[in-house]
Amino acid sequence: MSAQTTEVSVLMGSQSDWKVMKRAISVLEELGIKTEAKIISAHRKPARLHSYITEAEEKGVKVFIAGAGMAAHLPGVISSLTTRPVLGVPLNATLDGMDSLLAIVQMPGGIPVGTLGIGGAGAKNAGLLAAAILATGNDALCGRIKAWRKAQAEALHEDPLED
Ligand code: RP5
Repeated sequence: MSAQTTEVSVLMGSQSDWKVMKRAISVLEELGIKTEAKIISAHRKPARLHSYITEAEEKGVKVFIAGAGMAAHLPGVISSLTTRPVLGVPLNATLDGMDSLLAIVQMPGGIPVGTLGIGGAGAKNAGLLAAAILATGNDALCGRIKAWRKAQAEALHEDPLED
């Protein structure tokens, strides 16, 4: 049996972003999607970012997720280097993450970034949205996403005193 292809790459600008961005990895792993994570700053390692995007495409990555705080150029720069979908997660490094949210969401027309919410919920939803993109034309993955949602609903008790 051939090794599973890495289909999603989760990038972040700093080690300080990992505690939030690992939520994207967790949900992708729960859905059986092979994912890799890299810390490659758009500002501090621009040449490495360029070479990595080429490497990732060659190895079969179909969706990029990028989390960044402050000026948060990482998702937009990635989108300038690939035609694959790029999902941006604004992180709260300063200004409650509003600086990052506005930087990521306000891409000029022509270079799109699908922008999620600030922080952990955004990272989790980026993982789920990447899975939904990959599930187009993949009935098995679609079934796993439906099962994941069913489990989520069943874990939500209507009685607030029930654990
Ligand atoms: C951004 O600056 C990173 O994505 C991070 O959110 C923020 C702060 O980075 P550090 O100073 O913690 O490395 O580039």
